[in-house]
Amino acid sequence: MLSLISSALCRITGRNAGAQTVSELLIDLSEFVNVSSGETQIQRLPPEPPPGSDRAAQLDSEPVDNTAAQVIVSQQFTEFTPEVTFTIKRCELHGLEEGPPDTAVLTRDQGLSFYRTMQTVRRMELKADQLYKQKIIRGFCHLYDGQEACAVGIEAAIDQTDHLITSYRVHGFTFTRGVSVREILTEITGRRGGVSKGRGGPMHMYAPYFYGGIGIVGAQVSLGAGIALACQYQSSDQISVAVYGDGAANQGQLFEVFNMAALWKLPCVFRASACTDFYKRGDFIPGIRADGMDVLSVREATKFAKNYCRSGKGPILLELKTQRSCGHLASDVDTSNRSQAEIEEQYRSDPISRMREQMLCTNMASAEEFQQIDFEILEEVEAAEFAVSDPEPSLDDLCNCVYHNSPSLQVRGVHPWAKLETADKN
Ligand SMILES: Cc1ncc(C[n+]2csc(CCOP(=O)(O)OP(=O)(O)O)c2C)c(N)n1
Repeated sequence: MLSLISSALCRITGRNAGAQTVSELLIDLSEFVNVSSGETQIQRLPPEPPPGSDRAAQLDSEPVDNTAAQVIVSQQFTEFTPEVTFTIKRCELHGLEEGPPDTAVLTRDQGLSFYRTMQTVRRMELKADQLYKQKIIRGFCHLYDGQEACAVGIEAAIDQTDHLITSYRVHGFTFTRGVSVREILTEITGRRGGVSKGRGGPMHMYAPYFYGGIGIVGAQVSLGAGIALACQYQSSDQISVAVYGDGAANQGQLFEVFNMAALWKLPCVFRASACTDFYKRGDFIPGIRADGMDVLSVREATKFAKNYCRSGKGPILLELKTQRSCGHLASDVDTSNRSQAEIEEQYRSDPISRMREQMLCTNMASAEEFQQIDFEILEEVEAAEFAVSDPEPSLDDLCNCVYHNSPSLQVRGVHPWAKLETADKN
């Protein structure tokens, strides 16, 4: 029944929301029906435990309070398994004798944190999709849902002071780099409270050590190599991670950049996504292919790549095999360029459900905890309604801050309201 409703929702909205539990389905439905207030009351049912787990029997015997506004975490911390070693898919290697391990240690805190971050990105993207369809977000809207394991796994392996640059599909990494859901959604709607004060939109969201989403396909790879050159020039221990898709992988500039990065042994991880043998494309640059739908696999592969770069061996290519649950643009109907079988495969390999199942099956967390996290995230995302009510930047302010730390700079001749001189000359 759950998959029937979820599949109907997918058909109606053109999106694979990916609900695998009752609580997730309610959250998906909440994108279209107000479940938090007003006349419509949807009962918060307990989530379904994994079949055969000890919690399944326990939940069956527990009385269910459907009227509770808050889910109470009934299990004590000491009852949970604090740490588990999981087997992960062995990576394919190119030009390397040894690669990342095929096991990964996950602590309870890490697992809950990975789940929360991935689920927040998912809910933020579904909200952005809704705002786009309501014509509140205008122009392009490139969503990231389905690929959350890549952003979260990479961040878990590198330091927040390592550099990262990606393409226009940037919402997920902007969040993992420390920008709030509210600031992201408010920037995408072009309002003053956005991370760039509404002046830039989705392709101009920045944070420390984060160079935003580059609109020119493939250019982020050249810029990423430039950042790696700066790291090497300044003798810093930082690395640069340049993220790109399979479309960008065919851009000529990538091959020029690979060549220079290899000659100069730049500390750069080139990260490609999706199908075929992209990890071999560097030719003389070693490569790894890992499961981009498993946060642990991504973390271990990125750790390996980071250590490789830090040891002075030069660049490395990291292919993460992944797929989104949405089309190229929010306006694309998801089912138009993928077969039903591909959509179902995407649904089965969903990284968020996977993390939750792994933790539930090993008693690392309770179903109630995940439900509580889900509702906290829903509230956080709903609070971003601010993105709709916040005013747009004024025309006077729109051209300012073209450069970092630059106060008022008039861009000469670009806008009718711009003066033909900079503020410095005033
Ligand atoms: C140089 C350049 N050519 C074409 C485009 C138009 N364009 C925008 S997105 C896109 C597809 C890029 O695909 P990929 O690099 O795989 O990224 P992802 O699918 O992950 O978004 C293209 C061709 C562009 N922005 N820049």
